[in-house]
Formats: sequence, structure tokens, C-alpha cells
Amino acid sequence: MGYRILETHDIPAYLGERGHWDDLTDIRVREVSDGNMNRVFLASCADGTRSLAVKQALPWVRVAGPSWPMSPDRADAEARAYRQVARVAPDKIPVVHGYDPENHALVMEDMSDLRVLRTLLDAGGAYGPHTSARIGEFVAQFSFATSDFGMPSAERKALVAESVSPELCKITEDVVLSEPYVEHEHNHWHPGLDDLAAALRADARLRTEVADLRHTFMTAAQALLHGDLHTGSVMVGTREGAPVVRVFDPEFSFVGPIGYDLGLYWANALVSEERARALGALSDHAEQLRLSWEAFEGGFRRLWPSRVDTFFDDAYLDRFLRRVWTDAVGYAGTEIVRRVIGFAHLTDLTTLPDPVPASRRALLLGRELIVRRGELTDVTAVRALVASLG
Ligand code: SR1
Ligand code: MG
Repeated sequence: MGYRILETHDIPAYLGERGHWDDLTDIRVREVSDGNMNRVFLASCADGTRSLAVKQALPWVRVAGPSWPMSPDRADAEARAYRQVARVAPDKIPVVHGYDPENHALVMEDMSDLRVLRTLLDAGGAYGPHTSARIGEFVAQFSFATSDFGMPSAERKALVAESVSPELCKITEDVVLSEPYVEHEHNHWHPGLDDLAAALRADARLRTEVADLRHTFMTAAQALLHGDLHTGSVMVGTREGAPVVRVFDPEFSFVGPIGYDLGLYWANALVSEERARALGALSDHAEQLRLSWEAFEGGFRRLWPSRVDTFFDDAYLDRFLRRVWTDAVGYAGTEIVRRVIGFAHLTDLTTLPDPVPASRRALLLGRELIVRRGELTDVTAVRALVASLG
């Protein structure tokens, strides 16, 4: 039949055809699309005892419409990432009930009982005690398993080959790692940031450091990444009294530098801190960097003895982890900058009564994280940098 764009009224028959739903007289569907890229529908029965989510990639960027075409093949990357994570950390992603490559649609666990971490933080909620540690564990488990440490050489090369994702990587190379530093129609910002936006564009040292991070993004095939691990890609909540953290939406997945995933999470934690500060709330979201880094480093070190290639010795592990840290600090900076003056902004800042003071601090912080990433060697140094912004 070929690819067809699913509308809300198509979902019952679609779930029936795919063998996910038996009683088509008892199904109600609503669209809950939220992110920049795709459509999401929730199907449930009247008494609420059964529900499923259907996510479909459109042939364009959802928020831009057909004027920004984009292959729906990105859903293949998402399905592949979920398959790889399911091998090593199934408790940290939604249950995937099926993937339909013809329609680029995933049928997944309904997570509407959980909350998107960004939404929770925007509303003044706090990080749960386990959230950032789970994120760090997730990155450790997923990255180790899909690196040359966790996978035999031939299998790993096959994974690298099948995970090439040129279109989605190009989005990141453009909207995150170059456009904010040049004139581009995608860029926009509050007029109160005009001077800082101009200064960032004129900053030759910054440009070279971003170029370095961009080239690392293009060439460092360290492990399969989530590729867009911001606080809008994390759901949190409680089930049967236990904390639940789920990472979702890995459509930007590709084999790249591990620090990119950590850096995106950190950037969003730091921007969220600026929001809290602007609203007069005491907060130290740099603590989330510490919790996620310690869980990542601890997890990676615990997995190290199981590495498949023992030519990589313990001294190399120390060096490798140091590189991941430094990359993550730099990528955190690029994520902050692009979220303030690039294409896709953050509600953390845009919904503030006056977004300018917090956005200015965020831009200054982003610049320093990029340029000084080599000297910001631990969380204390990052915290001191945040404090130095005044
Ligand atoms: C055109 S896409 C802009 C952003 O949305 C996605 O969620 C990614 O973060 C991407 O950079
Ligand atoms: Mg997304």
C-alpha cells in the first residue's frame, strides 16, 4: 500500500490491521503531537485499562510544515536506537510494541501517566532524586554497549554503517553547531539580546571552538547516541510507588561523540536553573551535572572489565572519560547558545515574564562553556562559572 500519513480517524483501523487492537468498537484516539518533528496519537479504551501510543514521522519537520522536507526514514533510526537500548537498559525506555517501516510508525507504551521533565521543571517542580543518575546510567549502558569496548569489531562496524543518518545529523550540524554563529534565516532572538547575538557572531575564538566541536560531532564515532537528549526527551513519574525515568524520542540517533548526549542534558539543566533563578527560586541544577556524570562515569567504569578488546588499558579509560567530560562541557555550551538565538527555543526561557536577563546569562554561560571547556575540569568549576555570572 505504501506510506500514508495517518490522521486521528485512521488510528483505530491502523492498530487493528497491525494486530495491536482487537475490539475496534472500544477505542478512542486523540492527537498529542508536541515535539518539533513528528505526530503522536494516544489510543485508549473507554474504561482506561488499555492504551497505546502511535508515533509517525512525517515527510517534513512538523512545526515548519512541507516547506522544510525531511525524510520519514528518521523513524528507522529511532526504532534502531530503541532496539539497541532494549538489549542493555530496557527499564529506561518505553516499551516498543512494534515498528512499521513502511509507514515509519512506532507503536509504543502510553506514557501519559508520566510527565515530560521540562514541563515539570517549567512548572516549578524539582528533579526527582533518581532522575539525573538514571540519565547518567542510561548514557553509560547505551554508549558502552555500542562502542568498540562493548561490541566485537565486525559487529560494531556493521552498526556504524547501518546507523549513518545524514539528514538528521545535518540538522544538528546546522541548527546547533553552525547557524547560531552566522547570519541565517532560521535564527531569531529577543531584541534585548541584539548586542550579545552580534558579539557572539563576531567572536573569532568562539567560532573556532565551535568548529572543533562540530568536527568532533562529524567524525568521532564513539558510540550510538540518543542524539537529542534534552529535558523534553525524558519522562518522569512514579509507578507503584517507585520512581520511573524514561528516555524517549531517539530519532537523531547516530554513532557519534558520547559527550553530545551528556552535554545536551547538562545544557537543559543549566537553562532550567536560569529560569528558576529568574523566578526567585533557589536552585543548583549544576548538582544534576554531578549526579549524571557520577552515574555515567561509575557505570562506564563498572562495565570496563567486560570490554571485548583488552588492548584498551585502564590508563586509556581515564583518558577517554576525560575527553567525554570535556566534549560534554563544550556541547552543553553549544546547546545553550542555539536554544537562545537559533531556530528552536526553550519554554524554560520563552515563558518567563521577562526572558531577557536569564537569556543573557545563558548566552554568556554558553560561550564560556565552549571556549573554556578545557579548564572546566569538574562540576565545581562549572558551578563557579555559573556563580561568576553574578
Ligand atoms: C528542525 S528541528 C530543530 C530541533 O528540534 C529537535 O527536537 C532537535 O532538537 C532539533 O535540533
Ligand atoms: Mg525530539
